[in-house]
Amino acid sequence: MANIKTEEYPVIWLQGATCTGCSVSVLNSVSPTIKNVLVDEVIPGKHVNLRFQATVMAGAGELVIKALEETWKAKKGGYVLVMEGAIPTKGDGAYGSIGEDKEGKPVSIDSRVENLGRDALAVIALGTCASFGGIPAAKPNPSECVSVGQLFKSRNVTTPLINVPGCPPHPDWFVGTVASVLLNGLPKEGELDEWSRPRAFYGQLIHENCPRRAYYDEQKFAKKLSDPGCLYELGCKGPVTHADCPLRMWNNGVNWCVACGGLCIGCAAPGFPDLVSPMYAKTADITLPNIGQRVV
Ligand code: FSX
Ligand code: SF4
Ligand code: SF4
Repeated sequence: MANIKTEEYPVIWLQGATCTGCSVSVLNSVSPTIKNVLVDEVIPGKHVNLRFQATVMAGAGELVIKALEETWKAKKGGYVLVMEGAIPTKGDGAYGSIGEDKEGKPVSIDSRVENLGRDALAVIALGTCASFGGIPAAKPNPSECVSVGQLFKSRNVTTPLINVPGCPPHPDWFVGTVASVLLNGLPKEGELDEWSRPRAFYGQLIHENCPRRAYYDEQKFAKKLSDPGCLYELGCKGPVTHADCPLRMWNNGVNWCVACGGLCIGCAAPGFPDLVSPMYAKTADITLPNIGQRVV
């Protein structure tokens, strides 16, 4: 049998202002497992070569920074940059740095993301913090955190960017996005929405597919979280949040926020957490395009 050459896709995964929940979520991927993704060929003939990921790599110090910089130089235009967490821009690295330069000066997260982002084939912003700023950028945002998109805009970086929000994001949203890039290349016209999210995962509102939707339409609202009924009056942000949680569910299809009585806090929405706060209080009545207006 002819030997089929495996194509290597180098990936550099940086972390900024983050709780590392995105890494933990992706590490919990069940089908495929994270071992399949990283060690096997998730797509036949194509192999993800994770060159740098601070949470899981065994090495540390100069050794791993060398691997990072070698990949950057040797694979210019050919590696994928995954960014987890928001990017602090205040104080030239005072709020976060990754490694040091030759003079021993810490290299700020924002300059790493700018430079590695500029030379990447594509950038995946993993999680709400990287996609939209998220919790680290919430008011009063003392470290002046920004999203990858905001940083790129302010520094004229035009590398293709895919946002995979969620705090944390579902592992399928990330693995599915990576698999799609390996299979089909960069997203084609129309595959991303106006927030650069893959429509395959973020094309519908939580509210469109919620199993409690009939209660909403009948205006039967829960008075406390353990009640049956729609959770809108208690603060559910499903009507303004795009994600496929009700269909995909979490923990390998076991449950999800509304089904376990916990309401959607809008963790994948742009503007989370400021715009969806207070989380456990009813938002102003919302007009829902293509769904209908709630008549009180
Ligand atoms: Fe943010 Fe992800 Fe929320 Fe945490 O990194 S999206 S705080 S789950 O870890 O960046
Ligand atoms: Fe479901 Fe929330 Fe919409 Fe009610 S408001 S139907 S609980 S998504
Ligand atoms: Fe986030 Fe809402 Fe999905 Fe829960 S249901 S994971 S809060 S987007």
